Amino acid sequence: MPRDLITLQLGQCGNQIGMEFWRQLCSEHGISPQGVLEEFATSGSDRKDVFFYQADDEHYVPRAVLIDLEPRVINSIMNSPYCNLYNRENIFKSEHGGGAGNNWASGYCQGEKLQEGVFDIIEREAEGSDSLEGFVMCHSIAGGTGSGMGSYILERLNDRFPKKLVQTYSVFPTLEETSDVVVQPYNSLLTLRRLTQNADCVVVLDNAALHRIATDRLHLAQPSFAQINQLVSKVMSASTATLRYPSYMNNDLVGLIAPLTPTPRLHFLMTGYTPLTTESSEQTNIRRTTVFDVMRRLLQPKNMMVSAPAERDIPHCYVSILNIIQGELDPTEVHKSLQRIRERRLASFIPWGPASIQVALSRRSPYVQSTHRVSGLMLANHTSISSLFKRIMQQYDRLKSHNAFLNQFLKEAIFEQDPEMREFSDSREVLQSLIDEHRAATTEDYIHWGARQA
Ligand SMILES: Nc1nc2c(ncn2[C@@H]2O[C@H](COP(=O)(O)OP(=O)(O)OP(=O)(O)O)[C@@H](O)[C@H]2O)c(=O)[nH]1
Ligand SMILES: [Mg+2]
Repeated sequence: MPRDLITLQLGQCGNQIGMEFWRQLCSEHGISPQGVLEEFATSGSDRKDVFFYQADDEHYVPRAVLIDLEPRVINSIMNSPYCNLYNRENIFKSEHGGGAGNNWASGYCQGEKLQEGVFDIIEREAEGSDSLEGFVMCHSIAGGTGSGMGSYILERLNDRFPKKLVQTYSVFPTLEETSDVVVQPYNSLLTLRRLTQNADCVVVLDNAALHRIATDRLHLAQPSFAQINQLVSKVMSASTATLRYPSYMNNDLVGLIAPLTPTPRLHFLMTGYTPLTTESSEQTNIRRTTVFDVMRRLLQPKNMMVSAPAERDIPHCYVSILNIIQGELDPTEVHKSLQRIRERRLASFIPWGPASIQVALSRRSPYVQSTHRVSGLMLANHTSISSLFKRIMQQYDRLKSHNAFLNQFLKEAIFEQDPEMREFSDSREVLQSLIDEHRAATTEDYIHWGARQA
């Protein structure tokens, strides 16, 4: 059964969340920052080989490719205690080192120019894996490298590895904060097209919601990226727990993704995690947790790591839910909790499919102390994710109606052959149809909607 996954980290955001992810995996599997298995972890029955392989001297090496068009973030990883963890041959920094300047088109065109070097690494890594199941990409959709070069790589992954799964952890920008990057609506729209057409599953991480959770729930006055990324790495580690601590279900990526994405385009997932703590708040937040508490809290919008406000005219609902519950618990607690959730109608589902919450019970690492008896991650396919897409589209329309800040895009090769900027209008069309599909999914008629579109 194929199960190995190769992680591709792109740009500042991708490499920073990737770094946090590997730190978390190392501590959960008892692997030292140098990749050496700790004394206390030698008899573990966990599956390290999904994300790591062993070098000739037996030390563990992440199946990770670190890519950036500017060297700063990767250099800081290589100056950290984890510098010897990564395979240095898997680090790709562009020679000129200037980044993509928050310009999707620049990232995309540099991706094209540099593809040989990048795919040499990816293909070597793929050949070195016994049973590759797919790729996991970490990036932000708002800058230049993660969004533009990420888009290019997503397209080529589909050509070169047509049978492999592609999952992404995609960081969406805080759209309220206009000061961040003015052209981020352009970058986001153009990337969303690739996330729709070239990825099998996108885990949406919304910086606005992560910020809200860090301030409201964790009481951090000015959360740093490092603190936000701890939340992200929790989500990433919990969402891969069933792969790394296998039991009888959901123990490969397709087994995880397939039930969550009943139709190909409805593949954008929200996440929620509870109870939340950061390293600094670990002591102050202790309470007794039950499975029902965890499952009930996971259904509360305030715990979702995506800000998708209700829209009055659309009866948004769940397409599917998978709760990954970790901790010491009795499986009958799960049954009782599901029953109470059903009785209280805490979750409303699509009218055209089964209305059920799936639950996966997963072991957790014996090497990482947890102050909570039970914790849970929800992976949810909810139609209201489209309100996030709508906001991006509105901002895009506002910017594009003035043709604002387009010069730097038009300088790039991709637009030289495209003076009418079809790239923008085509991407907008893809996004509009994605929004329409999410709306259609709230109706009984969705089954026929697909046929009509075709
Ligand atoms: N959650 C989180 N978001 C980040 C982090 N670093 C950057 N971002 C967000 O990512 C977006 C900018 O993308 P970057 O990843 O910095 O850009 P890049 O891919 O390196 O592209 P260029 O620097 O333009 O070449 C902004 O919305 C930032 O708020 C991070 O460590 N964590
Ligand atoms: Mg950068």
